[in-house]
Parts: sequence; C-alpha cells; structure tokens
Amino acid sequence: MSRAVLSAGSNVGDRAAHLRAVVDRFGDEVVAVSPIHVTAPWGGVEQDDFYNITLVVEADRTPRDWLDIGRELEREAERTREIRWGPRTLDVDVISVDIDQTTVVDDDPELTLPHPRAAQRAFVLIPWLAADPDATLWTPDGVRSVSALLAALDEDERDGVTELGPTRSGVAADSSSDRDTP
Ligand code: PH2
Ligand code: MG
Ligand code: MG
Repeated sequence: MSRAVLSAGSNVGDRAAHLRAVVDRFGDEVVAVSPIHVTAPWGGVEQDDFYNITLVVEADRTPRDWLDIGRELEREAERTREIRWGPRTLDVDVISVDIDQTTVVDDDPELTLPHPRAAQRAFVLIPWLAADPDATLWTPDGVRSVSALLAALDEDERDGVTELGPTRSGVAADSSSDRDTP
C-alpha cells in the first residue's frame, strides 16, 4: 500500500475549481485534505497569489503512478509549459511517498523523493500540517516533524500563507463551522 503527500497549487483561472478537480479525481483514496490556503508566490516571479492545498492519499500505486495522475490533472486543467516557478492553472507535486510504511528516497531527476524543496515551502508545510498535525518529512538531515520545519522558516514565509475562509473554500469546507453564518 502506498501513501503519498501531494501539493496542488493554482494561480490562473478558477483557482478553487482547479483544486477541487484534484480532490475529486482521488475520491475515496483521499485520507486527508487541507483547507485551501491563499499563498504569496514563492520563487521570485511576480504573479498573482496562489491557492494551495495539501492532500494525503492512499492506494496501491507506485510513486510514478502518483506523478502520472498529477500530470493528467495538469493536462486536464490545460496547463501550458510555463516559466519556471511562474503562473499556472494547476500544478500537482508529489511531496513524499511511503510504501508499506517505508519512505521512498530517490534522486531520480524526474521524480526526486521526498520533494527536495518541500522543507523550505510554507505553502506546502502549513496546509500539510492542517491536514495531518502529526506529519513528518524525511530530509537529508533526518526525519523532522513538519511543525519543526515550519518553525525553522522565516516568519515572512509563514506570514505569506493564510487559510481561505471556510465559507469560500469550496474544498474540504467544514459545514459545522458555517453553523452561525446566515
Ligand atoms: N508553485 C510554484 C512556484 N511558486 N508559490 C506558491 N505560493 N504556491 C505554489 O504552488 C507555487 C509557488 C511552482 O510549482
Ligand atoms: Mg510545484
Ligand atoms: Mg510541478
């Protein structure tokens, strides 16, 4: 059995709809999904804010299968080949994969696992922690809790990531939290 952590992001078109398509595609395989977070663009390209979610999914698949489904979803969102770290309708990245509870570590340039920049990205870590408060990430320095990795980031990085209000989020909206909303 394979358990993967996926990060999905969108900053072109109907951002929430693009993320919803990802959650819908995995259906019953979704173990946990974060609320949508609005995130300042990372990587130095001037562009609109992203919407990001992190999902934990589980099924009998290889790491490559998770990547292929992500690419299929990107194609369906009519993603075009963009500048590196630039705007996109949908990006689905494989952050980490465990097979039978063992983390896959692989330096394959097509699918490096765990994702080599995940530990630096508040837009991955904050939603991940929201989906799984006990999340850990393998790093070359050892296995670290996602909360410790987050604490080690610049405050500016963390401040660029805020949860979208539950009434507007559209994905994983918790209806109980809307109870007092007219
Ligand atoms: N994706 C990128 C580059 N920069 N910034 C944010 N906030 N969210 C993203 O998903 C993102 C990014 C390239 O994949
Ligand atoms: Mg990416
Ligand atoms: Mg990508």
